[in-house]
Amino acid sequence: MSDSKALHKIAKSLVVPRKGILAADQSPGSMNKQLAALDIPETPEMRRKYRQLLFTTPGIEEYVTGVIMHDGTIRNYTDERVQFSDVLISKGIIPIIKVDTGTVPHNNFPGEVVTQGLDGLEGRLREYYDMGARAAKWRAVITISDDTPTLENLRTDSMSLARYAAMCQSVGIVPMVEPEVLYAGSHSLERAEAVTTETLKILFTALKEQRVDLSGLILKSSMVLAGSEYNEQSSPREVAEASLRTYKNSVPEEVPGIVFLSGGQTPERATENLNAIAMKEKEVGGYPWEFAFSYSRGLEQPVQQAWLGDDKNVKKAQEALLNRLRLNSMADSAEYTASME
Ligand code: 5MM
Repeated sequence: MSDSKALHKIAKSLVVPRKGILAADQSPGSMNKQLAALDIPETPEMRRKYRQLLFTTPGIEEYVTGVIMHDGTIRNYTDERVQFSDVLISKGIIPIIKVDTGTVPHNNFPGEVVTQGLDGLEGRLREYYDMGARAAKWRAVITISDDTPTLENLRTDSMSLARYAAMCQSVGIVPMVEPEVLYAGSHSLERAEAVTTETLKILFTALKEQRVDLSGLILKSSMVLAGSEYNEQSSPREVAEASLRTYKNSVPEEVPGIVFLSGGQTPERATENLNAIAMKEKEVGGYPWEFAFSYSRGLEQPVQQAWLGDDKNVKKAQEALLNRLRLNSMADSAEYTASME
């Protein structure tokens, strides 16, 4: 049994005001797709150079508490052969490892997927601990349609999330549990709220059943918003109100922090919605949880567009990252306005 105080401390240090988490954990396949979209060669070397650019950005530690990496990335090196996890640790940033191995179709449940990766996980976690990782992420994917999600799908994914979370804590690693309710779809805001509330309730029931210490984990959640193909997009205030109502109805107060994924929103919209959540928080005088951003596309899209795979654009790309981080840091304190873009 690991030291629960140490887990609580790590969890709290991931969600401090004005800072967030950089989700740089694209699998090689997803990273390649992002590179190909910009005509950047889809090679291991370009993926390495891209991660190097991100992690060596001067000053990211002012805005970032942790960086999520894929297995291949945490083992990778800078030009000077310094392991990426050591680069981050030297800046006071916590290396976070993505430990699920992706999704497969949920047999007998058309249109739904389940996340894999439990086999041999405890051994892998010990290895990542030795590499400096102090948190680990697992992502379940929930699809909203007329027929989904099914209760069975939510239960199956929650059971895996709970088992993974228990294993993480037993080796001194903070689990970052991510049930991603997809933005893709034509559902209303009300439906997104109902599905996200049910998802989180089932998840926390499973976590409690597996005796996971809720004070030693972080929830990574979708914001609650109408689907990308719904006829009316939700306003920032609507997103903030629906999201906060959802968490009040489903997330236990012991959980130290809730961090958001950007989920395919534009970087600007993800920042604007974070700001609206912080505004609402100020209005009501606070919630039990710290909130923070944990974006991938919401932070990295402008970086990739500035870099284009060219060494001479590295500085420009790092400035684009810092700019996005700064704006989200302001949003975390409700100090962001669109005119800052
Ligand atoms: C970087 O994307 C992560 C998963 O990647 P793969 O699908 O390649 O395994 C993902 O879990 C990410 O960390 C979160 O969804 C947040 O990303 P966005 O882009 O939604 O902010």
